[in-house]
Amino acid sequence: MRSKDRISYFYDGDVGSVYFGPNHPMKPHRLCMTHHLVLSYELHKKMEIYRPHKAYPVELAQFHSADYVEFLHRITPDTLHLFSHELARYNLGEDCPVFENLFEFCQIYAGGTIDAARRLNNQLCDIAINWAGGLHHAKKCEASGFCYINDLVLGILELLKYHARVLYIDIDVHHGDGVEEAFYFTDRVMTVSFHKYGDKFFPGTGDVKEIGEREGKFYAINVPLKDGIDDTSFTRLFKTIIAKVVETYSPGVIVLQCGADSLAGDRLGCFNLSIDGHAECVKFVKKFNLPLLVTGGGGYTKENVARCWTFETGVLLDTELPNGMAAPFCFYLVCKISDTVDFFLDLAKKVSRSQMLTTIYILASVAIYVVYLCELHLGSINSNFDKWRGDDRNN
Ligand code: V1D
Ligand code: CA
Repeated sequence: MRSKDRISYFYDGDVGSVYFGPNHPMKPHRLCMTHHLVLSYELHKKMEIYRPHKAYPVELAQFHSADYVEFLHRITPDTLHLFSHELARYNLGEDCPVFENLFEFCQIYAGGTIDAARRLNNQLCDIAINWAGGLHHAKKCEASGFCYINDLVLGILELLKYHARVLYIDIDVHHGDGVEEAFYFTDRVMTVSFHKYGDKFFPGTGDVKEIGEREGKFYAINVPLKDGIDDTSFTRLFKTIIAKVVETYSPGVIVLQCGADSLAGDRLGCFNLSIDGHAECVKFVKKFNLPLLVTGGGGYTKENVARCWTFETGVLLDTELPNGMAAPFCFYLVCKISDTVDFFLDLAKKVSRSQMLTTIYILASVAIYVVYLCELHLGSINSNFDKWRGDDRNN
């Protein structure tokens, strides 16, 4: 078993409390749910937990343009109407809305990935985990696909200070276009993305023919896939490709983006992977025993995201968690409370006060009726129980 300080885990409770807006599929509360589940399984006892620093604007500008970083810093939901030209220029809008505390959110998730890379560089750990990171679509001068700051690019730039070659692997259902684009012309970073391709699926890039250019030619690998790929096909492809890549490229460190939207039943994804299949990829990468930086990414069915990333935390800690992840009751309670909060937040933005009151009235009536039915049911259980105890005593 590894000693506790070989795995660093980054988490800041504030990251889960931002809200992208009504009907937006990205729910940062999934990060809070993941952390709760990690604590419930007592995995925190087997690793070092850190609160990441909030990345400074100058750190974000190591990849992003200074004007874009400055704009993200300045813009708020109240000043939106003054900046329609800049909003279009930086691609802020439906996919990437401006919400309360947006910049702080970016600073936290980017700070986590930068800190993770620094601890690996200084050999203070073997594996570093930041489930809040993995926002692989963000570009130098613009937001894209729910991603504002590309923490992966910033983390890789940090790793390049100490390592000659970095391998980036991406199992999110979407193409890791932002990371690929940032390192498309260099052989010092090899990017490998597995993703759904075709039928106008976002972001539309990631053809097998995209292989890198100039020095970077052959250092970008794309594995375009169709809907419905299952554990057997995915893990066979993954293992064959990654084994060959590690053997020939011989990286000094690996960055693994574990987007959980490749799981079956995801609200945006279309693959058919189980948590076991997804985690099999993590297990396989860990076996190379190279310094490893693991991040989150997409994932839009919150309970599955939390289960998946908790299970994978277990894999990285060599701790087997129960198959199917029968979560503690309080986890379901947290999920339900979170859904209810989301529901009311969504509703509050869309309906009038009178519609809201009607809805609350209907919900309250349903709740009272459910309690009434439960009491009836419990009453019959209790009387049967008393009868059974009485029968038992008579025997
Ligand atoms: F369904 C929605 C409701 C509200 C707002 C956005 C969406 C939505 C769903 N899918 N947006 C998308 C994708 N955008 C488009 C746009 C149509 N335009 C021309 C583009 O299809 C974006 C999907 C982003 C996926 C992000 C990710 O999972 O890869 C991720 N990885 O790390 C963090 C997020
Ligand atoms: Ca991918």
